[in-house]
Amino acid sequence: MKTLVHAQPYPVAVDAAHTAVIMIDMQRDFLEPGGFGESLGNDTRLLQSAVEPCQSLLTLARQLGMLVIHTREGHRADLTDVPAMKQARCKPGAAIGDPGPMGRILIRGEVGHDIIPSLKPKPGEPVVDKPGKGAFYATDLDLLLRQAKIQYLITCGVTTEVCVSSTLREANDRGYLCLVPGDCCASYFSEFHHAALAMISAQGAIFGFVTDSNTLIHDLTTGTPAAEKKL
Ligand code: TIU
Repeated sequence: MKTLVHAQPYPVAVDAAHTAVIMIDMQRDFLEPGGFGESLGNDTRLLQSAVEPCQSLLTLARQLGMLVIHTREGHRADLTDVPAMKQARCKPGAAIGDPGPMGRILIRGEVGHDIIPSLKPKPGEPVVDKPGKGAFYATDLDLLLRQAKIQYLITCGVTTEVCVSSTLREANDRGYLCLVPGDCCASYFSEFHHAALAMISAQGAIFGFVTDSNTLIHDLTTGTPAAEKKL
């Protein structure tokens, strides 16, 4: 059964039984000092606003039995999957693989690469390790979603204009209907956060629909059945 979720640019019908929540890169490397985000010159405190809304949404998604998938941006310890172009944009002494307070920066298995404790995946929830910004690039995410018969994605995480937007655009081209609770996303740049959200829902939902965690939780919990044509 589809439920009507209030969103921009207009309410959208969502079938919770075919919906996955994707938590994008809520890692220490981006949300805590001493990791990749800070090495790029950013203030990691600016991402904290997304944590509580993500916790609330995760709680509901788990109650409803929705598929929850977590992603992590990171690379192999031997750096063989790091494009020279990506490495060249890092600061000297704080490149991918360099030692930092949370272990080697943006390397799989290091402390900084892990998801923050307050959003730790539950046993059985898939964690997709990705070398790029988009979560479909060089991963098995699409296979996992298709196996689970997922048609709708609720995309959360950081940063709004980088990995969330890249993933959303990849998902949209693959035919998934995307819904973004804006307060479950965050950026190091407030203006980019707002612009990225505006771009998603512009032109009649060119990439997807934008809502907020309270509205989404309310509508999924108590929502009104939606007519098919609302999709
Ligand atoms: N720099 C920045 O805003 N983001 C990233 O490098 N990765 C993600 O967004 N996960």
